[in-house]
Formats: sequence, C-alpha cells, structure tokens
Amino acid sequence: MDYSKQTYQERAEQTPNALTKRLFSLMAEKKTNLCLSIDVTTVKEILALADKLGPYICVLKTHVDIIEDFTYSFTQSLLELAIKHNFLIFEDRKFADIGNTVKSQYGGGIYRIADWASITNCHTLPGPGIIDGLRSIGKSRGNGLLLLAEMSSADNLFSSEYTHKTVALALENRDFVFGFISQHKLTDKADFVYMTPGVNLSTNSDSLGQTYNTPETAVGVNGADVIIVGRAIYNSPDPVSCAVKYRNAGWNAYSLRTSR
Ligand code: BMP
Repeated sequence: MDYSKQTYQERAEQTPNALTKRLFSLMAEKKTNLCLSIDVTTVKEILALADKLGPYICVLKTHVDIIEDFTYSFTQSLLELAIKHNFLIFEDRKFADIGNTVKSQYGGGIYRIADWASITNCHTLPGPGIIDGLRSIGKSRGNGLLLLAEMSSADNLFSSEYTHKTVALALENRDFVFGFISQHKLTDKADFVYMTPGVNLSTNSDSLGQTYNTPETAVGVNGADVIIVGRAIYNSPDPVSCAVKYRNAGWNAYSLRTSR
C-alpha cells in the first residue's frame, strides 16, 4: 500500500518501532514535519535558537563537531530543551567507517553521541558491518539509525544501484534502521521515515553545490516525511516567523498529499 497517503498518526499506530512511533506521534500532535538543522557554532546560539524554535519543530539536527565551545554539559541542556518542547535530537554524524571504529565514534570520545542523540545516520559504503557496529551501541539505548540513500548536493556519486542496495540494507536491519536521508520516498514495502535536506523557499542552490527544493516538491511530489531546513531559518533576521513559515509550508504539503 502507498503509505505516503496515510497520516502520521495512522503510521504511528501501525509501526512496531518505538522511535518511529514517538516521532510520528509528536509530529501529529505538534502539527509539524520541520527538522531544524542548527548549524551554528556556539553553545549559546544553539540553546537560544532551540528554545525559541522548539515549539515549531519535530527534530533538531546537530553537527556537534562544528561547535567551538562544546562541553558535554551542553548536551544535557539540549536534552532538557528536547523534553520541554517535545522534539527529538538527530546528530548528523554521517558515520562511514568499519563497524569497530564507528562503535567508538558513536559511543565514546568527547561527544558520546549515543547518550544524547536518539537519531544518527551513516553511509552504507563500508557494507553491513557499519550498521552492526552502530547497533551494538545504540539499540539498547532506544536510538535509531537513518541510512544516507541519496544526497542533495549537485553531481554527487550516489548511483541508483547504490541507493537500491542501501534500501535493501535498511530492509534487512529494520530493528535499528528506521529510515533514510533521501530526496525521494524509496519503497512502498515498509514504514520507513524519509528525511529530506536541501529545502529552501527562496533559492535553488548555494555556491558550494547544495541544491534546494521547495517543501511542496519535497513533501508533496517526492514523498518526504520530514523536511530539513538550516540556513534559510537560522540566518533569517526573524528565525521564529521564518520557522513558522517553513512549518506551515511543510504541513500544508503533507495535508494536501494525504487528502488526495
Ligand atoms: P542548509 O538548509 O543550510 O543547506 O543545510 C542543510 C543541512 O543538511 C546541512 O546540515 C547538511 O550537512 C545536511 N545535508 C544536506 O544538506 N544534504 C544531504 O544530502 C545530507 C545532509 O545531511
């Protein structure tokens, strides 16, 4: 069945995956499919933006290794905001190494990502061992993994064969893999979550190869469940009204898609 026409609430009720259930439920409750990509570089900026924009987002996506004044206590403050505003934290780490190495990168080091980010992602280039390594750290904590199946950057090297093999890996590892970073909905076979970066209402590229679609294209045409928006919101002079604009655009596209 084509579940892109089902509501988030219906998909929350059907899925056996606790993290997917939590995400779709909070999206339905808050009426938002907006993930804020918070790529600013100081703890103060991140926490201030997360507190202001938290009510309008379902997921907050971080790049923890760009934070200049990172301390582990920052992650605890972020978790408090995630509870206060009911959003999930996604560390966009894009792991890409052998299973044994990603275990240490995910669970250890100064970031200890697995302790505070319920969502992370990886490339599938190394093969299934990367998923096994990440699962061995994340599954017992209730975390979930997204596989990078397509990217938004121009002339990227993701072939359709690579994308298909990535989907196959996801299907074989559904106990831990709950979705994709992709530009399209990739299968009707399973209830995966599709998160799509490269979303902007006013431009279709940047100067370094990023390409953008509108929320209408990403959600309405290409079947994304969650839109990921960064600079368009945090560089705006009024991030709150801008986040509301993207939240409404994403939600309207979803409402149209599910009512067709
Ligand atoms: P922006 O909206 O400012 O272009 O940011 C997009 C965000 O999504 C960045 O954090 C980037 O690392 C991430 N991203 C992307 O742009 N394209 C992809 O294919 C995968 C990503 O994770």
